[in-house]
Amino acid sequence: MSQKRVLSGIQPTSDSFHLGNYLGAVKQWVELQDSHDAYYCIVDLHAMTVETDPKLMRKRTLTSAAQLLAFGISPEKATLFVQSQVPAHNQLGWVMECLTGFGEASRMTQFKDKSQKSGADTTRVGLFTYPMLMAADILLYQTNLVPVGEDQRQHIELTRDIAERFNSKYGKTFVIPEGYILKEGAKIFDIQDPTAKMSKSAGSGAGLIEIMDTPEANLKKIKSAVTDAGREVKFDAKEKPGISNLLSIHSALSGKSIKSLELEFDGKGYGDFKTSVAEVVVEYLRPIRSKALELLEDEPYLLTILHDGAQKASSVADKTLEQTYKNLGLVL
Ligand code: ATP
Ligand code: LTN
Repeated sequence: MSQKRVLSGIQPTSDSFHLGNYLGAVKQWVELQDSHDAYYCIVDLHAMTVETDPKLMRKRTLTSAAQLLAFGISPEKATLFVQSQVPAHNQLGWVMECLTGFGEASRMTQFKDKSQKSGADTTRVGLFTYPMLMAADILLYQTNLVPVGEDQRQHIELTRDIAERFNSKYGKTFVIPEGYILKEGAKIFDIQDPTAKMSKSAGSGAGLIEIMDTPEANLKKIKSAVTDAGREVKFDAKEKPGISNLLSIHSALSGKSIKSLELEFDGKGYGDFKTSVAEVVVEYLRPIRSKALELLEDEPYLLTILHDGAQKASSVADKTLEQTYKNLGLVL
């Protein structure tokens, strides 16, 4: 197959994905599956880097699969699988750890932020080695493109550095991947605190738009989103972070450009604009939530898709792992 390869991953760390996950990543996954050989992975091993409950882990992994399918990931077009079902991820992960400098890993800002928040005693070693496992996820599939949000840029840079280092030391083994990070939508902000990224693990929840939340709850949340001084609906990330965030969200979901939205709401107040954002978001998410709930009723179907996906993924990943081991001089 001459199509370029795409791979990305998402953590099953919550009962629902949020609008940032969708606009920053999953929307691009759906688009790219038509033109690329696509691999999408629910990264349960990454989710273990924070405290986990076995019942929740299982439920959230299945809910993640249901949401991805509801958003339009098609098992006929893309390979959808669970990371822990493909053991090569752990195996190459170790190799990646042995190629990464301690100082290099210590510079990862996501680790610094998250470990600072939880303190040294509760920070797991797995959180530190997380980017090396992510590098393995990507390199195992000879990936060309990695669609992610802005917060993953540094991890992709690290992956490229490790791959280049390996190739020059042990012979060409890995394709050097590139991030696919959009200009708009790559960073969606909390709608109560538009200076912070919308996040499953941070914030109060009032600023988080969740896919699996009821339409009524999301309508209410958006209508009470924080706005800025003044009354003009205008994109200005510095002076008007709240309105700019809502403009990005509206534009990404309605397909209207930010310029045309500014014109449409010229002379109208923030209230009218927020009502329009709320309607666009709620109507966009309504069928997706219903579809995901319907899929969750049929667990055997979800498991079959994931098992088939894991088999297909393994056949690609095992080849790369074998070549890596060979190039390292391991006895096979
Ligand atoms: P957490 O908030 O707990 O760190 P998360 O919400 O970032 O988790 P992940 O599974 O780590 O969820 O991310 C999945 C994808 O969503 C990644 O590609 C990430 O870059 C993207 N993403 C996450 N939050 C946002 C956001 N606020 N805006 C745009 N993209 C985002
Ligand atoms: N670290 C990513 C999730 C992730 C990922 C990947 C993304 C794990 N492995 C491989 C792209 C490719 C995050 O979103 N927090």
